[in-house]
Amino acid sequence: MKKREFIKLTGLVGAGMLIAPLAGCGDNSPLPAGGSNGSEDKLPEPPVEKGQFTLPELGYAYNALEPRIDELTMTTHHTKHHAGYVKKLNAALSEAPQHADRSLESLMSAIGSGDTALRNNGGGHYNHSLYWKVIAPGGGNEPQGELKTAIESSFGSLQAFADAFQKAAATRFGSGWAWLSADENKQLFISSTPNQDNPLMGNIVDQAGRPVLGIDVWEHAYYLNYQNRRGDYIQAFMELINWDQVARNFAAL
Ligand code: MN3
Repeated sequence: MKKREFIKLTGLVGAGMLIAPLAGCGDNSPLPAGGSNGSEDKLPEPPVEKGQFTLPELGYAYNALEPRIDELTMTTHHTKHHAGYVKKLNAALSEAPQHADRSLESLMSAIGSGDTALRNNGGGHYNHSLYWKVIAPGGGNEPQGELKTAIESSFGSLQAFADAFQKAAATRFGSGWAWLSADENKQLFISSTPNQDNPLMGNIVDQAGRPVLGIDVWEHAYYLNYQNRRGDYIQAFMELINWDQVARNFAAL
């Protein structure tokens, strides 16, 4: 089974556990505790309603990024924060039938600044789904090929990119994200957004684009391990970047 299919299938299992309490069927099963279990359980196929979004699997264990990102932070971030965005996004969509058939990317580009629940929770779901994929155990490789050429074209060098990206993350006031995105000409640029906004929200952000890399600088992403030392977390994140995935994100644009 391809990895993508595996993630999709296990994501559906997670969705059933999220949706079940909403549907009032009395199943209060807790979320799965680990990133690698549950897939072989003989759970019945949960009904997935149209427009319902699901919590994706991490693709690695909650402790796999230690010591750079600790297990409790990853567990809480995924099973509480991200799961909460998914649940609230689905609830908001049930009140917005005009958006029911959209993909997540289409939803991001369609909403306006006044669509508060869709903006915060749709953004929260999109942003975290990207975040889990662009970091990985080991990390530490460097951009290659087309992506490397594009980074050097836009920023001059890999180091200049890294400096600018880390600065955008470090100087985002309060909660938010920093991004590496491509514009409509596939030129790369760096930006940062508050809260759960992202560059796909063309009706909201100053500079619209399609993200290929994003770093969460909300305190919940690092405070248990790093307290106020956001810069140390950002450095650790840089060392975990899965550049092969970022290159795939770029190639797919
Ligand atoms: Mn977060």
